[in-house]
This record gives sequence, C-alpha cells and structure tokens, in this order.
Amino acid sequence: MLSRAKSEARFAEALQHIPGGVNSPVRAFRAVGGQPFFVQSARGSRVTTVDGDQLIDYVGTWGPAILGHAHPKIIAAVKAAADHGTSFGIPNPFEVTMARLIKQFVPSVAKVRLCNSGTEACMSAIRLARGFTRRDKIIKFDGCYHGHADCLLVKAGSGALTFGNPDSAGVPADFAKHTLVLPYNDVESVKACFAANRGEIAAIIIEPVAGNAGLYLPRPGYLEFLHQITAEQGTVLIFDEVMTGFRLAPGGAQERFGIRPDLSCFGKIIGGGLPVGAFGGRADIMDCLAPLGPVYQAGTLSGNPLAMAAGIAALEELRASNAYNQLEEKGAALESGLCDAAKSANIPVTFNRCGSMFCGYFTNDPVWSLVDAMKADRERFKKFFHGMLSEGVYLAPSQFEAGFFSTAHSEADIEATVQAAAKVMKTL
Ligand code: KE4
Repeated sequence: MLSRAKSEARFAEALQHIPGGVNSPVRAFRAVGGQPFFVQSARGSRVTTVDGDQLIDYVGTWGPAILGHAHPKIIAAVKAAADHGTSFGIPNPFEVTMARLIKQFVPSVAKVRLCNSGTEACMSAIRLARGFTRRDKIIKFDGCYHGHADCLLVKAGSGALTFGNPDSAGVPADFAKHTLVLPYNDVESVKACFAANRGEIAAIIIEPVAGNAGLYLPRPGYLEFLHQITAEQGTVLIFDEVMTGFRLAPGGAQERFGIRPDLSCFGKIIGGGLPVGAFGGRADIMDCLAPLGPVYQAGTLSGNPLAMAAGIAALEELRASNAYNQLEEKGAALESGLCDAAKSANIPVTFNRCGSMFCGYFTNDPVWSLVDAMKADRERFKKFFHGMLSEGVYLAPSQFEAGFFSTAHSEADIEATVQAAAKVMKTL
C-alpha cells in the first residue's frame, strides 16, 4: 500500500492556494477518485513520492520523459546553460540549433517558430492557417485535444456540419461557431462537411494518433484521405504532434504513416521536460508570421535557452541511441504481458498501442473513435488504477488518457508491471 500522510498534508495546503489543488486538472485524480500523491523526485523510469514510495511511472510527465526522468545529459545541459543566464529576450544560439534539429527530424518542416506550450503551438497554427487562407472555419475531431485555446474547447453543435458549441464555460458561442467537430476515422462526415462549407474551411487539425481519449489509431487510408481532400480544397492540414512528435518515430506520426502535413505542432519532448512548444511546416505559410507577414504571434520566453538546451540534449540523445527500436521492443513486451494478464483473469481488455504510447480499454470491442472509447468500463478502470498504484505502478489517472514509457523502463520494470497487472486483474 502507498503511504499517504505527507501527500495528504501537501494536498490539503495546495487546496488552500490553488484551484482544486492542482495546476492542471487531470492531476487531481477526479477521473479515478482519491487524491493525487506528491512527487519529491524522479529518475529514470521511476518517481519517488514525498512519502518515500517509488513508483514505476507510465505517465512520464505526459510525454516529455521519453528518455526517462532526469537523464544525465539533459540535466548537464540545463546546468551548463543556466550558468550563462536563464532568459535573454534576444536571439540566442540554442534556438537556431533547435530549429535546425526539428527540420532534420521532420522533413515537412521548412520553417519553425518556437513557443512555450502545446496550447500556444496549436492556437498559433490555427491563426496562421486562417491568415494564410483568409478563411474562418476549422475542423477538429471528437476526442482530440489541442490545448485550451478558446476556438479548440468546442464540441459538436446540433448542426455538427455547420456549428460548434463551447465545451467550457467562458468560451463565447461566437468563438466556437467556426469550429466544426467531426467523428474521428469517419471519411463521409469530412466529405459532407466540405460540401456544406465550400471554400470556407481554413484548416483541419488532427492528432494523427489520438492520445487524449485513451489511444486510438487512424484507420488505414484515413490520413491519406485527409491529405488529399485538404490539398483539393485549399485547406491547411495541421498535424498536432505535441505528444506523437519525436516519440512514435524520429519524425513522429507523420514519418510512421508517411504523410506530409502542411503544418505540424510540437511540444513536450523538444523541451526535455521544460516548458516548450513549436509549430512549423511549409515556408509559404510560415512566412505569413510577423515580423515577415500579417499574422501576429509572440512570446517572451519563446526559444528560452534552458528549454532549448534541454530539448537539444534530448533530441541528440534520441538520434544517437537506438531509442526507437528499444521502445518498440519494450512496447511489444508490455503489450503481450498485459494482454496475457487480462486473458488469464478473463477480463475483456482492448489494448491499443503505437510505439511507446498505449491504452488498455476495459471493453471487448475495438476502439477507433471516442464513441468506441466511451463504451469502456470506467468503474473497472478506476479499480485497476488504484490496484496498480498499490502495487507500485503509476498509470495515467484516467481511462481517457494515453500511457507512455521510456528507454529507461527496464525489462525488470515491465515484468514487475505485468506481474502486478496479473494480480490486480484477478480482483476486478
Ligand atoms: P500543453 O499546452 O499542455 O503543453 O499542450 C496541449 C496539448 C496539445 N496537443 C496535444 C495532442 C496534447 O496532448 C496536449 C496536452 N496533453 C495533455 C495530456 N493529455 C497534457 C496534460 C495536462 O493537460 O495536464
């Protein structure tokens, strides 16, 4: 069992100062019940709580920790950079190195702008696509999350093909109405939407592998279809690779699936755990950005030397090591172990995985969309989550989040995880 006293005391104080006691809602454990533990430190595949418990971590700070926590080369890079100052607000060599590295990893990126979060990257890419096309409407997909910009906190309206409705308080209907929300993996709805909005759609933004409703993949041919119809319609195709970028392959999902989007959004891994975002792609679109063009976008800490130093160290280590083959091998071992555990406990689980991202849904049916994901047994997931936590394994605290593992996850970690799952599954 996890000892909790110090975490509970910390959380009680946090609740006095911070809404919900957290600086990002998913950390509050609302989807699984109970209170979050507090982390004292993290190294490799593990986090250590303020109560001294060590947990095998399958969240990896939601994606950045692909090399494990506190990788020595990242820590050394940040320490060395910090000795020369923490922020300049004037161009620094690191940001050019980072831009060059992103272009080397992702061939569809001819130019790139750095910013400070995935939200900023997606918000800016949308504004850029609207400025470039001089159109207002955008298409997003059910279950995909692109950060918390007003125009992206939108759910399908009654006229799904014509209007979006706000998906959060504080978002005016006027800010949501230009966002059209369609089902993922559904070709016909995209065709109908373009027919109902001829010449009006600035962009499609999509997670090429959807990692914000658990994890589901594009059906064969789906991304190719989106690439073709956007090219025909003069619409900008934006891949939100904030999570998948530099994770599913050196060039992200677009490398894995062989698609060149017009723009891509990045974050997480390129900051080595420090605040970061980036968006890039076709030069004719990117050159519409201020100070060259009329689309304004800015950021005090964009290209920050510490975040750049950390991200450069991460990308260089990913390129120098055999990281992606290692992650595929580890993923296959984890997947087969967890599926065997479910089978021997006679528990229906659909296990979706792409590289080092995964989600086990407690359902018998395949999961290709949000509607499918909603069929999963969330009560069973809650029990599984807390059972695994008691066994020293920290999974994403929601059935509707993806799990991540790193090059630092050892065979022993994966074996311990599988053993824990076999034990906990029997109690569900
Ligand atoms: P940030 O603004 O949180 O850096 O990035 C937003 C974002 C954009 N696009 C995708 C595909 C994302 O997954 C995210 C953020 N991911 C969530 C995890 N589901 C971050 C966790 C959180 O909100 O605390």
